[in-house]
Amino acid sequence: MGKNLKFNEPLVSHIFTADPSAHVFDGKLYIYPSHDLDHDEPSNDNGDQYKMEDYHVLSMDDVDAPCVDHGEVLHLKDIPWASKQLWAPDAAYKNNTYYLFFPARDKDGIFRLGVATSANPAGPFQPEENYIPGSFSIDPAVLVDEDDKAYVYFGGLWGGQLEKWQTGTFNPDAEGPAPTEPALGPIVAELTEDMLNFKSEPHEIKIVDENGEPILASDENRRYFEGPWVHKYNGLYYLSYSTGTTHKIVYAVSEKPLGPFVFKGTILKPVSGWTTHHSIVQFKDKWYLFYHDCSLSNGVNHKRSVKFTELTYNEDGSIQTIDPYDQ
Ligand code: FUB
Repeated sequence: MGKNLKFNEPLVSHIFTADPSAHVFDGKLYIYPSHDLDHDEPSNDNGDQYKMEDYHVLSMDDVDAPCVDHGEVLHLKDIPWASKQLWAPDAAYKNNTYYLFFPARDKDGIFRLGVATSANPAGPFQPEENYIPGSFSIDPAVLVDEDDKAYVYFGGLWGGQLEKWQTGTFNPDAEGPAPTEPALGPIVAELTEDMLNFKSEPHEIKIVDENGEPILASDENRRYFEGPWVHKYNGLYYLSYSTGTTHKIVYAVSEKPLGPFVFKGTILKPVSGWTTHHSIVQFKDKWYLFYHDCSLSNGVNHKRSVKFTELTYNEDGSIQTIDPYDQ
């Protein structure tokens, strides 16, 4: 691999990648993506086409340096509790250890969250024997706060099964709230000091409008669907996520890591392909949005490619909307 990167170009083109979680570790940019399989089976709303089996780690010494693929760092066959679908991961650093958080279906077909550890940000990662007790759904995103407390944000509708957990236990027949009801929010749980368990019961995050009213399930331009990411800017917590059916990355802001979060606006307009999934990271003195689209496969939803671009704040802390194809 070895080309100078440009915005809005796939970071790598030898494999399909998606759901990029970007972090700065040891002064370098590390990207933890999903690894989309190159197959031609049919798609459905349950996401069965996203049948990923392993993770690779990517890194860049700088934003204009070549992107390095560190190869396979964890495979499904080595995760004792998992049966299929290694979906969007995230990584975190604490206790002199790198933690890879990831969702997968357990042996009963229920999505759970797992953890794997490494002494190196580029892996390989050693999975825990079991999933995090009490975990469910998909798309874990971990924030290690300035006070060293760590939080995992997660949850996704439809294939991600979030609506099936509204009573606290898994109900395979449960549907989402009625259109006039508040939308389901992402889930948050504080992690234990060793990062391997929930310290507290997971609880749903409230996302409200500028008047403090909950965003409703029918409000598909603003309601939570999947892919949470939380970062801090000027002391405030920014929760960003995908709106799913309307294909946007939007954000909401809070003074506290557990919310409630007030809806603010759109970060990324729709990309090619059904899913959109991102992360936001500061590297040196600039901020970057990592995201994916389907341009490398000419629009095949489950053959995606990770890209990145610069993200800009206005003076009031709001984020400028990015058009992925007008840069
Ligand atoms: O990559 C599989 C799923 O697609 C992710 O978990 C979602 O966020 C969506 O990007």
